[in-house]
Amino acid sequence: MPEIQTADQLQDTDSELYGFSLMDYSGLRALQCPDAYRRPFALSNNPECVTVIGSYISPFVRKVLVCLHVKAVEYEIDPIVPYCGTDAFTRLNPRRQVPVLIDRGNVITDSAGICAYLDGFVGPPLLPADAASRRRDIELQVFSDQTLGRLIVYGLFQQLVLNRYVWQRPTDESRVAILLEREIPAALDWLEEHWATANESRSALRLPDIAIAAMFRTAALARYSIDAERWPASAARVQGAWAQPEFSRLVPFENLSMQTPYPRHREVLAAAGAHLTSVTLGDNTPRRPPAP
Ligand SMILES: N[C@@H](CCC(=O)N[C@@H](CS)C(=O)NCC(=O)O)C(=O)O
Repeated sequence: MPEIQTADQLQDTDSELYGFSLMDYSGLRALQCPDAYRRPFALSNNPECVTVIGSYISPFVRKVLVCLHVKAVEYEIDPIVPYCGTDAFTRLNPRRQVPVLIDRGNVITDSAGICAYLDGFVGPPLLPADAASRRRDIELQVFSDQTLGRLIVYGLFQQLVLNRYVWQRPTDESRVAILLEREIPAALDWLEEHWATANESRSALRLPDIAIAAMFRTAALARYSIDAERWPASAARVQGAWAQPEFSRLVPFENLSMQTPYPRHREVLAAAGAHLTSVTLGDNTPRRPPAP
């Protein structure tokens, strides 16, 4: 079992750095007031195992899974889409979003909060130690979670995949055109300058690389790829991250999740070797669609 720092230790080292950010650090609040979040809860028969709730298709879930691979932490997964979460899922995370992480009865929501928690585990660091690099990497993660999340998850993927296949809603072609012609290129211009061409050598996967490459993998599942002539450094950096085993071992599960009708996800994923929880917090009934 990995060693983790206590909530107090994490709070001491991180509260100053996280205090300034615009981001929703509800997960970090879980560390600061652990009793409020400490509920007896288990989806797994193995109390030593960390549990992740959320589909392989989600970039936020992928970010957490890659971080678990980096830290070499064993986990079981309940690969639900959040829209099909049961009432028990709502009780666990009233925002009804994935990912959710459960570690020995402690429930943590929000991928940034979960990754901050996981960085307390032994293994390669996800964030650098020195304050300036750490702050920059946190800001890059914010950019990925918020800006890219809005454009790719709640933009492209929602229009091209979820609206068509989950909600049976028409694709808003004018919205897709604006995303492809203006908004995603503007985000890539920013990434090319602030992330991809940053002058430093990086041998290991760090949190911004994981978050950004995870996001563009979901874009790829909606058939979007970065134009390598226009944004060569970003395209190379995303490809480089995807080539790492921490990412590539997820590809069979992602492809199966895209190709298989949702009610059969658990069956085909288990057959492909995914370590699934023994119980699920999902059923097959989509409840509340995202805003159009
Ligand atoms: N800030 C959250 C965003 C998570 C998120 O938006 N997850 C999506 C799946 S990719 C979701 O659960 N959407 C359902 C909803 O918002 O109703 C995080 O980083 O975990």
